[in-house]
Amino acid sequence: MTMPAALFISDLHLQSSHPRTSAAFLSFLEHHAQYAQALYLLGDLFEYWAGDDDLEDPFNARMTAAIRAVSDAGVHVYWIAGNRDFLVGSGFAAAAGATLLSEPHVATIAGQRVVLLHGDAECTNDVPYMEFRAMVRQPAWQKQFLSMPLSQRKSIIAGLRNRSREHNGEKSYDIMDVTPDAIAQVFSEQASTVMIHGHTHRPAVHTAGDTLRYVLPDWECDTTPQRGGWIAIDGRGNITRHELDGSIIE
Ligand SMILES: [Mn+2]
Repeated sequence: MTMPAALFISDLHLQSSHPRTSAAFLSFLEHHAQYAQALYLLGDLFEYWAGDDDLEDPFNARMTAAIRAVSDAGVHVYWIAGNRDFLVGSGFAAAAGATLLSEPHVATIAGQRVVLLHGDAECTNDVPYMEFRAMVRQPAWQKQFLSMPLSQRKSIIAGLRNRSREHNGEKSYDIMDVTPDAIAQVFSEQASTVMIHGHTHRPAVHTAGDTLRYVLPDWECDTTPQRGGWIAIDGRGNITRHELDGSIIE
């Protein structure tokens, strides 16, 4: 196997109450990401992000420093926000040695145009979520939210997470997935035929026409069976999906 040109992960939902998942992430950075040319974090790396001033939290500081070590080793680290950690800003980027990207982002990797996104913006059948997203992605909303004390922001986020858990229990499985129309639109607007995204927690490769859409797994190592893994693109442009132990999914 040649040295990976890029590795992709998403939906680790890192939180101090899930220590095995955090350990799996640190192991991935040390044993895999460190040897890649680029690492793409495609959203929901953190279970939530209350603002860059929460970098003082020891858990957040430890995770961020581990990403920084990979960046310092010469790996280009890129970040696309998820629906849970969209409040990451320049403070985190500086601390992690990461470059924040807006989505959809088209990266040319090993000569191949690959469109990268988290995936929540393409769940267009989820109308209440799309309205919520439109609100919280506004700079004015974020500025006002971030002006609140950190403890207040954390309690608001905790309330939203509880409500979302209750709410999602009532939704059909279909409505929580991306819609084919939204995906087709991204492919056409970005003039690309390869896409990598996360968010849906339904790892797969989908073919439609001449397009290939790779969906990343979420990570959960604190329950059994453990879940996780990543996608790699090698120097020749071959795309592979990997289990947590690094083995290739055929
Ligand atoms: Mn998500």
